[in-house]
Formats: sequence, C-alpha cells, structure tokens
Amino acid sequence: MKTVIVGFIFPLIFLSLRNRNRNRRHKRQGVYVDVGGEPGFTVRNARFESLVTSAWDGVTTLAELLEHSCKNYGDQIFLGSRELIARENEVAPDGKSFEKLHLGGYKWLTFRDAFEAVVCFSNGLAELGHSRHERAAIFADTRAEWLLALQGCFRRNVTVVTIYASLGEEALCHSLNETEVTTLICGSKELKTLAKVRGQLECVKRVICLDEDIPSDTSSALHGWRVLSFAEVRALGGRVMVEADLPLPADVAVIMYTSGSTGMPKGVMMTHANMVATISAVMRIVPNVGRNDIYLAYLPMAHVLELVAEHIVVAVGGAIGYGSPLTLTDSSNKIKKGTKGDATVLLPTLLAAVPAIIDRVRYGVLKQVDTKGGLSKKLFNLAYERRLQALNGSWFGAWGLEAFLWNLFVFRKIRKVLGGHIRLMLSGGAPLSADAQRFINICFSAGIGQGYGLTETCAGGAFSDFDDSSVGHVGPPVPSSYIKLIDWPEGGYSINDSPMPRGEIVIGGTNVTLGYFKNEEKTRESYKVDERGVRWFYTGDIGRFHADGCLEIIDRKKDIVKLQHGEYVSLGKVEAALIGSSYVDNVMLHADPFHSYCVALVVASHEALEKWASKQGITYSDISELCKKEEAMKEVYASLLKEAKNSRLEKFEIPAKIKLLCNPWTPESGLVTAALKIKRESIRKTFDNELKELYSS
Ligand SMILES: *[C@@H]1O[C@H](CO)[C@@H](O)[C@H](O)[C@H]1NC(C)=O
Ligand SMILES: *[C@@H]1O[C@H](CO)[C@@H](O)[C@H](O)[C@H]1NC(C)=O
Ligand SMILES: *[C@@H]1O[C@H](CO)[C@@H](O)[C@H](O)[C@H]1NC(C)=O
Ligand SMILES: CC(=O)N[C@H]1CO[C@H](CO)[C@@H](O)[C@@H]1O
Repeated sequence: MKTVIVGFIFPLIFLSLRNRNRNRRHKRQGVYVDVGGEPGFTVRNARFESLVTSAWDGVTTLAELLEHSCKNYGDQIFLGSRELIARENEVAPDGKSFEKLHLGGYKWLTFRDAFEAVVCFSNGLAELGHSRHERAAIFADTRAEWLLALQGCFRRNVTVVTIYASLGEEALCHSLNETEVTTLICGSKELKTLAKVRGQLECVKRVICLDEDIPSDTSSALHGWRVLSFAEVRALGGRVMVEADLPLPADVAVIMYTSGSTGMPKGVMMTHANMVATISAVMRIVPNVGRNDIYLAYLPMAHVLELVAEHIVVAVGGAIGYGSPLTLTDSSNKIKKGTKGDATVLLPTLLAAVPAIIDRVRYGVLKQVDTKGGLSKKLFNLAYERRLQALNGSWFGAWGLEAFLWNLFVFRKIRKVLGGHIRLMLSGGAPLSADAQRFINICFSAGIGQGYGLTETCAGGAFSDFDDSSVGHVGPPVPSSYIKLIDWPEGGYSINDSPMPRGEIVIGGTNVTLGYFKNEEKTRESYKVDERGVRWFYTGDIGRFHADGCLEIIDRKKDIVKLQHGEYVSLGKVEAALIGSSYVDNVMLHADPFHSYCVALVVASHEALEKWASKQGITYSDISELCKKEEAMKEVYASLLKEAKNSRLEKFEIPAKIKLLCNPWTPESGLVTAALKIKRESIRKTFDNELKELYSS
C-alpha cells in the first residue's frame, strides 16, 4: 500500500519535569499558511516558519550524514548483530517441526569500523566493474550489512532499488527489470527465490550475498551470474584505493518499490535532499534523542519509516542493534525456549513498530493477566483503570506518587517484555487505535504521539507532539511539509464544512519525492508543482483539521463506493467497526455500484470460534470444517450486527451477507501488505467466486 502511516510513541519519564500538557488541548500546534497552487486550507508546523531542509551545516546527502557521524562518534558502538549459537528443530506434539534459534549477545561495530566497511565495500563495487550509471538493488531482511551496503552504494553515487521481501516473484522481476539493476545484493534465503526466476532477469550481472555461506545448491541455477559474498567484496575493496564518487543532494538515492493495492508496484524516486529533509525535520521535533540511545531495528528496511528511523540514530550517534520480528521477545516464535529474545538482550531505548505488533504485545500481556487470574488480575485491572482516569485529566498531573507505585508493583514486569528501558517508540503502517495508544501510555509509561506520512512524501506528513496524550489525531505537519486540504465534492467533503475544514490531503514541501520511476502518467496524476515552485503530492486520503492545527485522517478516496441507489459507503469505516467483534481476525467489505447492498469476507479468529464451539458442544474435525458450519456463520454474523449497531452504522453500510473464511491473510499470501493493510484488489481476485456466490444466493 502506498500509504505509510507513521505513528510515534514517546515515553514520558524523561519529560516529566516539563509540565506543558495542561493547556495542550488548546495550544495551537499547526497554523494557517498562505501557499500557491490549487485553492485549499493549508497548515504548517506552528514552531517553524519556513520549511526545514537540513539540520547540519554541510550535510546535504545521506553519504555526508554517515561520514559526519563517523567523524564525530568514531569509537562509540554503532551497529550490533547477534551471534548465532545454534539452529535447532523442535518437534511439536502434532509432529510438525519448527526451527528455533539459540542466539547469543550482541557483537558491535564502532562508527569507525562501520565507515571502514562502507568505504571498502564501495571500492569493491567499483573493482567489480559496477559503473556509476547502473543501479544496484537490495533484497534482504533487515541487518547491519543492509545499511553498510546501502551506504557503500551511495559513496559511488549509485542509486539503490529497494524491494519488499514479501512482494512476490512477479513484482520482484518487474522491479528489477524496470530499473535495469546490474548488481543485486541479497541474503542467502533470497538467493533461492532468485534461482527460480533467473530466466526472467536479463540485466543482472552479479549477486552479492550478505551471508558467508552461499548455498551450493543454487549455484548452478544462477549460471552466468558472478556470485560473491559481502566479505569477499569488502576484502577486494580493502586492497585498492578508489576515489569516492559522491552524489549531490538532487541525485536519486533510493528507488523504493511500494506494494500498490492495485497492479504492479511503483518505484518512488527519493533524492538525498528528500531523505535529509525528513530526517532533519523529525529530529527537530523529537528532542533528547542522542548518543545514549539504543535502537532495536527489525522492521523491513525497504520501508521508508525504518530507513528514516535508522538514519536518525546514525545522525545523533546512537547505537542500532538488529533483530527480527520472529525473535523480538523471549516468547517469540523462533526463540528457543529458555533463551533470550532481542529486546531482553539489547535493552533498547528506542523501538519502531507497526500497530499490529503493538497489538500482539498487548494481547500477549492481557492474556497473561487473564491466565494468572485471581488477585493479580484484579490488581492489574484496578491499576489500569486508575491510570486511565488519570490520563483522561492531564498526563503530567497524573505523574505522581500513585503512578510511581503502580509502575513499581504492576507495570514494571510488563515493561520488561521489551527490555524495560524503552523511552520512545515509533509506530508505522496503519493508524494506532486509541486502546493501543493508551496501553503503551499506561503499561510502558510511554506517551504516544502519532504521525502520518507516505513513501511518496518520504515519510514526511504530520506528526503529533511527543508529549501530547490526546487520541484520534496525527498531529500538525512536520517542519518539512505543508498540508493542504482541498474540496472533494463527489465524496461530500469541503474545506467550508463545519465545525472543521475537510477534504483530500495534499502534502507539499522539501520532502515530496520526484515521482514514480518510468511512469510519467502516474506521476502527473499524483504530483503537481505550483507557480511558487513547491511540489505537492495528492494522497487520496481524506482528512480534517482540528482547531489546534492537528490533522485527523477520516477516510480514503478509493475506499468510498457509491451503491446502486446512490448511498456512499466508506469501506474502511465499516471494516473498522466490524473488526471490533472478537470472532473477526480480518475483514473486507465489498460494495459496488451494481448492487444496492454490500457483502463481507470475514476471516475467523480461530481462538474465539473454537472457544464458542466447545461451549456449544459443537463437534468438528478441524477449524476449516467449523468455519463452514451454518451455526458458526450465524454466530459471527450476529456479533457483527452488534458491532455495527454499537458504531451506529446505517442499514446500507451493514453487510447483507458474509462469507466466513478460515485461513488468515498474511503478507506472504499477498492479501495484506507488509504493514498488514488489506489489499482489496488481490483479495477481490482471490475470492472472486466467493463474492459472486454472496451476490447470487
Ligand atoms: C550521480 O549519478 C547520476 C545518475 O547517473 C548523475 O545524473 C549525476 O550527475 C551524478 N552526480 C554526480 C555528482 O556526479
Ligand atoms: C523481465 O524481462 C524479461 C526479459 O526482458 C522478460 O522475459 C520477463 O517476462 C520480464 N518480467 C517481468 C515480470 O516483467
Ligand atoms: C474519559 O473522558 C471522557 C470524556 O472526556 C469520558 O467519556 C470517558 O468515559 C472517560 N474515561 C475514563 C476511564 O474516565
Ligand atoms: C527535491 C525537491 O522537490 N525539492 C524542492 C523542495 O521544496 C523546496 C521548497 O518548498 C523547493 O525549492 C525544492 O525544489
């Protein structure tokens, strides 16, 4: 999905003396600004009169940013990776076997080591014959070598193409073909995928594998390609002296392929200036990020949020420890029982997360509390309730002895799940629910600010103040962007609406990217330059501005469908209501202009459904059989109706029929994006028959 919503969550301990929150709700954070281009209602960050471009003298590119930090922070630790002690197979009672990892402590590179590795890699790239006009691609999981290879390419003014690991083979070939990549940088896992599509990739000449052990079974399938390891390229570069070939701010740093909800992914061209502007802007509004911070990196680096977050840590001289979503906590899937997860070894102070991961942590905690039951459950609920009430008044007013005691006796153990030192969390991919925000506020003693941005605007957009505890909005524009609302008459949104101006969100400023690679038409559709030279990107999202200058996302243009009799249905709004049912793991509402009612595909929550079935005494051989049962469908539908009623949905908004599905929608299946947003087009295609059935029966 092209939208990357960026939410930031910030803890409060270090801010507790700055009692600025009492009048927070009435303080203006964004102010009206006069701009060129299409008429609309435009707001800028109240604290910065002009748009921010760079926070440092002489730093205008990502290559300069790294060099600057390596000079300043030389012997400090910088990039850490965990040692693999053992890979083991654990066999579950049902005979399935799972790979478990036994991981050791973090091994660190200092800033000096890292810079040396970057320079050697970049020299090696030149030695291999990669010319400056050719592009390189990185197709790998998040790890230290990812950042080193990226920066190595930058020192040769080589544009790097990034591809989500979950994009699928066709999209992978399309991206590599379109950008005529000659050097492909990947992990050994990805080599296997590449071996399968070798025949479709004509431009690729060489492959650099980030792992030492290149699987031998792939070598014959990769015929014609030169395959080297990262260490070999580094060693090659260490033996030669090659003058750096540094980029200019206007040169394209990254072509980031984003999984569009329709058709092939599009490559967004980001310049060095774009990236530096966003990094500088975000740093300015998040004070106190510094060299003592430790950041746990595990989200995909092909995601602009992660790329920006890691470079903020680079800029301030902090440390980055690498992990993965499957090894994050002690109870993560791939962690061998009795050994430690990434967070408990690293003890990070900063963390980025998608709301789905925050929800997973939240459900984990609530489940544990539930299982314990008795007094400790009562205590937790009491503590949670007290803190919630306190939060409702003023976040800082609530920071007293009582809070201290609750934290000491109830929440301290919960904080330990993520190491116990988290000061600041970044959340991206989707809007964070108010419940999840409160959960982090309370259980992790962390204040939450939410933000909003897109790959096309280089993650620039809106960003709420870090000590703002109100829910439901994404804050004022970041200091590198203007946010404009324009009328959308067909959808019934206008900037003259009362009580707040509403309309399509258009983002302008330093951070707006150049457009889509080799796609003039789509670029012209979504980007415009006004008479004053400011670039604007049309997001297709619908928002409204609160009186304090904070933006709230209320809808999406594409997600509003007109039914046969002319009523407009907002798919996202209805889905958000229906997903409240405990039986629903995921849901997609389908509406079209040829019918007067809508229908829904519902992925059942196995746990809730099985619990219900055992209560009812319903027998079934497996969960897929249970999902097919008429009673199950009826039970789920009844609970959807209840949710719909609670959310006051109109009759035409409520699905007239539903299909209960059993298999979860995962990024691997291509039905949701890496950020776990549903991909309507793919789901529609996959369940075409089911949808037809729903309309015909
Ligand atoms: C960097 O590479 C791009 C694309 O090949 C080229 O247009 C640009 O002039 C180069 N920049 C410098 C400073 O040579
Ligand atoms: C990529 O290019 C090759 C050769 O030009 C072609 O055979 C293949 O179908 C292309 N694949 C995609 C997904 O565009
Ligand atoms: C918080 O305040 C709102 C209104 O300001 C109220 O509706 C809600 O019930 C309160 N919640 C708690 C837990 O006190
Ligand atoms: C790369 C890019 O789009 N740069 C523009 C950023 O915004 C400033 C002013 O808003 C323009 O002058 C730049 O050309």
